[in-house]
Amino acid sequence: MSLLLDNQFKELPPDKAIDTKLFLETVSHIPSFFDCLGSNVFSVIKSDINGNIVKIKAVYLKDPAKYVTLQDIVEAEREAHPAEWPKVGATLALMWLKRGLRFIQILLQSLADGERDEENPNLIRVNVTKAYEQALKKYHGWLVQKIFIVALHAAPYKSNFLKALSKGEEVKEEDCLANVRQFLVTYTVTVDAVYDMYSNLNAELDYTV
Ligand code: CIS
Repeated sequence: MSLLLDNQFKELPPDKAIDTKLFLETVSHIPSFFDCLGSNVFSVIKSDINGNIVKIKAVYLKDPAKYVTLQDIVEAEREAHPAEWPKVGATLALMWLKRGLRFIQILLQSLADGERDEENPNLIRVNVTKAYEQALKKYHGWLVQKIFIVALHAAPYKSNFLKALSKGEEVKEEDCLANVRQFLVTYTVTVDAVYDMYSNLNAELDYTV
């Protein structure tokens, strides 16, 4: 049983348009995963990601026929709020959500590639740190970087993390990582497509929080 394989992204069409409903259904499984990580430190991250998802969903539900793809939402907000955009509404929520999704992608890819601290092979700190440095650090000021350090020290052991991804079942590390690799195929394509959309629409911001 694999949590990841139960919640895979679908293949994208040739134009890489992302179906809003399917995207929201898939990412909605992320917040509850933080409850399996065994520390309250993760509640701040859970609530941030959940807030992003709720915000995008609220816009989508106003007019599902109009907002079939994520790009439909971002373009509609550009037209409706030219002065504030892209720091507004679902455009801002998706900008941050995609960074969290990129973090997860790099973390899982690093584990799947077998990157590890040879002295402490059951820790995932090298993998978490790599993901943080590549996906999030440049958007964080010193205070949030300190929250990261606290979260890093609360990170679960690799064996517990992989067990949580296997819905609490004891699964051999290699079998679990095979599922991670399979999950990453459509996941990576989807996250890349969100990043490409932000780049093509000139919707990316690089302010720090
Ligand atoms: C396993 C160890 C993990 C350690 C993780 C360490 C991560 C880094 C910790 C940083 C703390 C972040 C605290 C929050 C910071 C926010 O201030 C910041 C900015 O927020 C944005 C809001 O989102 O601010 C905007 C205003 O400027 C807006 O207010 C915006 O909200 S809006 O627009 O909606 O109103 N936010 C961030 O920096 C984003 C932080 C994201 C962190 C992601 C970390 C992910 C860790 C994941 C670990 C587990 C991996 C699990 C893998 C798979 C899960 C399986 C799930 C099931 C299947 C899913 C299918 C997809």
